Amino acid sequence: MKKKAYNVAIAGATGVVGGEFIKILEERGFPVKELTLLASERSAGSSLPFKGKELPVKLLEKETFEGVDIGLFSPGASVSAIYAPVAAKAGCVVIDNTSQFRMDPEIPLVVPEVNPGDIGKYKKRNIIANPNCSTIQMVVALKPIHDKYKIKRIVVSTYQSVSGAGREAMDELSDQVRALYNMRTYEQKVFPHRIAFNCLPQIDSFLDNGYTKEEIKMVNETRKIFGDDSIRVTATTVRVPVFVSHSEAVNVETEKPVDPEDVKALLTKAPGVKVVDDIKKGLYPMPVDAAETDPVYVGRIRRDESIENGLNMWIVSDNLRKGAALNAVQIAELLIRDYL
Ligand code: NAP
Ligand code: 3JN
Repeated sequence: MKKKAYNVAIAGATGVVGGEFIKILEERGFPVKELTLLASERSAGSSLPFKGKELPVKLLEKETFEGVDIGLFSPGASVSAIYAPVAAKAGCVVIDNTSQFRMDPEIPLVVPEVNPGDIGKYKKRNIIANPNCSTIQMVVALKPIHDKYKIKRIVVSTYQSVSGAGREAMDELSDQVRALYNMRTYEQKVFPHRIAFNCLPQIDSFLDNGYTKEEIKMVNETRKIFGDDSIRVTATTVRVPVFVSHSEAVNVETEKPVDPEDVKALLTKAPGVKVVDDIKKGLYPMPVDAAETDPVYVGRIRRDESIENGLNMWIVSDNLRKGAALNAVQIAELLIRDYL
């Protein structure tokens, strides 16, 4: 018989993604029987609010997952590598926000608006991977275009907010801004250079081919989610001094001739997308408007006049919500609707 409510655990509950998990479960009325909040020894013993009550934060341990139906994980890749398989073995379906399992061929990588049918593949390992935030917002916007016009190539440049690098990174930006305004020396711990009033064309570490890991995540994950290895993707990922919401300038080349007005109409009807595109009124998506909201916003939709079948657009979304916690909770909603 179908359960009415589920035992849910959040691993990494005290982080910026974890905080969004808690908020979104409550906002969307997810049927939670018992919520277990987990973190490291640094935060164990503290508490966080859920549905008007203070819940204790417990230590993430291997024994934690007995009787837990769904695990929402964002404790970092090396921690997920240890605890996600343990939880999965105890019968908990893990939805993991880290990069640890995304490219594992036995584990589905899911964006509900794009490849919901892949969720069923969780049964082999009891783990579902949530893509990188920059990939999620891009594929949500490109899916209707790919379905109708067949995308051959994607060229993307990102403008990623500091919250993508966690709580300490957000603190580093605000501390540096205050220090610079007060003519004090600033500290630099999270980012490789000053982030205040600056842009860093480096997210994560560099690989031998000159790309960063973040850029290669976008390439590989996009192909896996679309189930199409023929799509060529190239990315430049840049950190900007914005607190929340990632922006992306995206150029696509399609097989069939593409009409920007039709793309606007397609995207207007697309699930999870909101078109904000009225240049006469000066309207286009911006991170300050996207923060703390759910949609993937698309604007500046226009023909790429330098090639035969090309399109340019600007895509913005809250990286902590659709880019991380919301996407995972949407996966959980489909999981309980169709499988648990
Ligand atoms: P954060 O704000 O730094 O939070 C990290 C969380 O992980 C905290 O709750 C921390 O607990 C917990 N943690 C760290 N080490 C742990 C351990 N050994 N055992 C148990 N808990 C541990 O980072 P965040 O931004 O929330 O991101 C966390 C992870 O989520 C990232 O490393 C990344 O893998 C993933 N992420 C994914 C996306 C995406 O695009 N899907 C976006 C952002 C992040 P304490 O309070 O005890 O330190
Ligand atoms: O920097 C961003 O804007 C997104 C970062 C995501 C991230 C940060 C640390 C570790 C990830 C990720 O989701 O790919 C990871 C990781 O899990 O490897």
